[in-house]
Amino acid sequence: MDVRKSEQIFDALGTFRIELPSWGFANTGTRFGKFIQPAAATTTEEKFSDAGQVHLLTGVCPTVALHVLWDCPDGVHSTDDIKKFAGRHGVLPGSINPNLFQDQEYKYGSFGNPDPAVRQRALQHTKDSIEIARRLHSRDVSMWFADGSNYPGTANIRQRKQWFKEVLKESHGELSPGQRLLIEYKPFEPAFYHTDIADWGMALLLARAAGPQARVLVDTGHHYAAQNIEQIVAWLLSEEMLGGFHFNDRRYADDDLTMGSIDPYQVFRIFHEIRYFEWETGKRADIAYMIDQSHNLKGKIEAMIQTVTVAQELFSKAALVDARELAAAQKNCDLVRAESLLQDAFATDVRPVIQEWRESKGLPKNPMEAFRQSGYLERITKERAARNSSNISSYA
Ligand SMILES: [Mn+2]
Repeated sequence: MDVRKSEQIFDALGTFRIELPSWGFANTGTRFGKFIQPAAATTTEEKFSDAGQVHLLTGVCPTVALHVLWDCPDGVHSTDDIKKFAGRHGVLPGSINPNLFQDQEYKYGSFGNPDPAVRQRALQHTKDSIEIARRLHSRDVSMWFADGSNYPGTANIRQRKQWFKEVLKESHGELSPGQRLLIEYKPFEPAFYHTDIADWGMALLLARAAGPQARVLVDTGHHYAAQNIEQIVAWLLSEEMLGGFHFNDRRYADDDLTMGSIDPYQVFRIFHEIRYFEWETGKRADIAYMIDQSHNLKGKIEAMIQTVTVAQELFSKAALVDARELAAAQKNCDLVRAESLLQDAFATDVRPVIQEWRESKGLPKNPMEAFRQSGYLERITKERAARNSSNISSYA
């Protein structure tokens, strides 16, 4: 590879960071059951410890996303513990994810619940989550809602939209100046007839209604199978409303598989749209890259290292697209030339340069191998096996 391309990859990798999800290290599973892993994290501190290992070996995951219900058992009073865990394990708290779907009260929704007392409860939890974020110096509060309905006629869709606007606006009012409210969408599941925030357009309208610090969060698994995600990304970029990503891959629905495992070209095209926007406008897209995956079968830490490695590869490939030449080819309607610029970049083997970059940063050339040789997995398996064996694996 020529020097110029290597430099492009070095520059790109220097800016690339991706956030790990705390829940990706715990025992999670499918609707039908969980396969319990003896090494899975059983406490918030163990999640920080595992995330710290991934960051130690890759150098690009300085933050871990927290889920308030699962990681902050004492709500705002958990923040002192979390600061300790962060200090001990070398990863900082990242985005804060309120939980507005697990409590029994949310059976008929949270922000869209017909009962004003439940909407109030959901608002209070969101305010508490924003306070947790403030105490932890976290910028982003990520809102995902399970709200929706299963049968036609059972929910007042327009009324619920109005409630969402109102409660999001009130939530936004709690933000400190530097904080952001990220609004995630999903077409279906757990609701199977209508979902209150079903697509990017709904999320965009609600983010605009919420206030100037709200943005849209794109979870790559939250689209219908044929949808053109990079087009959505391009539109949100041009509206300056793209706040972040939850990366994962899927073959059918929201499968939460490893990023790039099914369709790496899709991820490449997303990164390309971001870089092309930045080149054309001279602006830096202020986007939080986050992983939202759960691995039921793969080892959790290995799956996370694999994800980060793939993310770096696809980001590096996108950095090789010659934006100037692409703009010219598009202007001249030179279709084959334009398409080839993407295909050639995607086909480039960037792995040797990424290894050089890692060595230049004092990181292991091959993080997966380094992890397997570290003895960490053997140690935590011993420490945690007994606790994990008592974990409930059944669906019903
Ligand atoms: Mn998500």
